[in-house]
Amino acid sequence: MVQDHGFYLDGKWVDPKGRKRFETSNPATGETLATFPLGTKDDVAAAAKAAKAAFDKWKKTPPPRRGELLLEAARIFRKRKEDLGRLVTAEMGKVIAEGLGDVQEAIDFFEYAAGEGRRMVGETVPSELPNKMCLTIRMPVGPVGLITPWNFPIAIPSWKSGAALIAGCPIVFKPSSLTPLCGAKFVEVLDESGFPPGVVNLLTGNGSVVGDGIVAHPSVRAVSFTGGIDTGKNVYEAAAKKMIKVGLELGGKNAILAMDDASLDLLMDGVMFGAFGTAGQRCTAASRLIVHAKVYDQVVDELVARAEKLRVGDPMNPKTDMGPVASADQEKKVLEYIHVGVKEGDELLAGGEKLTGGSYDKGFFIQPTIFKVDRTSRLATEEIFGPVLSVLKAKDYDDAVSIANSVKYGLSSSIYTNDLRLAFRAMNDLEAGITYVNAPTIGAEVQLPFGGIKETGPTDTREAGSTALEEFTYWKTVYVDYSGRLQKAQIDTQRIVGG
Ligand code: TXE
Repeated sequence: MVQDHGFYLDGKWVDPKGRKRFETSNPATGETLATFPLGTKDDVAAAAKAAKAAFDKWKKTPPPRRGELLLEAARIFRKRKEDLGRLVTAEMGKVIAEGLGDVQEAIDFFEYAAGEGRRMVGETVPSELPNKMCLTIRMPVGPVGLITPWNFPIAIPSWKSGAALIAGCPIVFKPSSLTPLCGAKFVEVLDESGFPPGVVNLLTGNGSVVGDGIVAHPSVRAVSFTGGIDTGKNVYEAAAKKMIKVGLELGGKNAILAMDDASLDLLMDGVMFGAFGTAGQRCTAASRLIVHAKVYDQVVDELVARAEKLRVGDPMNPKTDMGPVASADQEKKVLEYIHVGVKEGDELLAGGEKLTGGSYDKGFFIQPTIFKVDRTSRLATEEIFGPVLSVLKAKDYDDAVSIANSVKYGLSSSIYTNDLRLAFRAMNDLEAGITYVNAPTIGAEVQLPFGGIKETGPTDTREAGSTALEEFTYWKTVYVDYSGRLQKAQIDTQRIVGG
């Protein structure tokens, strides 16, 4: 049954009158799942007002108390894991094991962030003057905007909101218009966890109205954005105009380096999962495989054999390896890239077609696709965000690294080798925020920083891990002088030996 949803504002679900509505649907079956209102600038103002009003009290709530609410949310996510996981699969199209993984990431991160409420460490640093203490403390920036994509519709909102909420920042959250139902069910959990009114707010609608409006609103003091590079540039520019903090995660063109001593089976398992997991729609997806010339032919043969065995179909079926891509637009974009590859003379090794017939006709299914590409071709350099793997030949390790580093992105990277020296060199040489050794480019864990360099992450912020709070806090340096007299740093320079 189609559900009609509203916004979540100031602690209540509201159904705004007179707004146009949009639908969200299942990319495997075409079934409409729910409708949502298209937010307006007035709705953004209402959400920002609620968040601003809630800020003072939330900021003064001791972080361990905030953490208790996050733990409660983690408990509810755990209880609803099965239902939410199925919803992720229904609305976004990833296979059910990955849908459940999306929810597990929220459980993991809320538990991790709750602990941050009792840590949130600063520094205590010696003073150059006697009877004086120097320390740093984290301060929340204020209400924040969270703008998320569709590919991890529970996990990415959890990273952003978990960090913002424990830091003391009320949130205005806008999910992608492809996955608003996941966004609403995510907020239902926060609502039931007992966050005070105004601390959590949800708006749905167009990026150009609601997303843009959130970034531009004067009460919003930081924005955390994950999405495409063009949108990210707009967000970066708008945030700069307001001089506010912004965290950006804008995708990748991630490479796996396969050295001539790599364990072939391990490599193949990793490449299949890295390239075709989530139908290639992960910002960390392995979209390039750079192979040492000595094993290139063997690797290519094995790849094709493996890709042809992948089962594409109903993502709810646990036996399916790859579901549909997330939308008609995604399908169009991926098929266009396949066309570009063929037109530019890249050699198609496997797949390359939309799947049709029977239940395939209801959804957006594309074959796992592999091309041999030239290092300057578009398929070798542009983010495709679909089940398309580009294979490149490298003369040796140095050549492989130089190909890997030649793109504008810098999110994830990987090397398969049994040579310890090469593994350690790669950790230093690969220009990326993440490097895996003998594992594919995907598989981030929440207790470690996540993010990229170059055009993936120009603000150099890192979500998750010990760095998660950076996006939402600023450092306050505190000097406490208990000498009882005026002491002057850099001026009172007499040496004091002893007490
Ligand atoms: O992303 P958008 P889309 C890439 C991937 C994909 C492409 C487009 O290549 O094919 O981006 O996907 C909101 N101001 N990635 O269209 O448009 C929008 O409503 C503020 C990589 O989904 O960037 C949504 O909530 N916000 C990526 C969010 O931004 C705006 C994951 C992302 O939408 C806005 C997803 C505006 N002017 C896609 N316009 C990754 N890094 O993993 C839109 N939005």
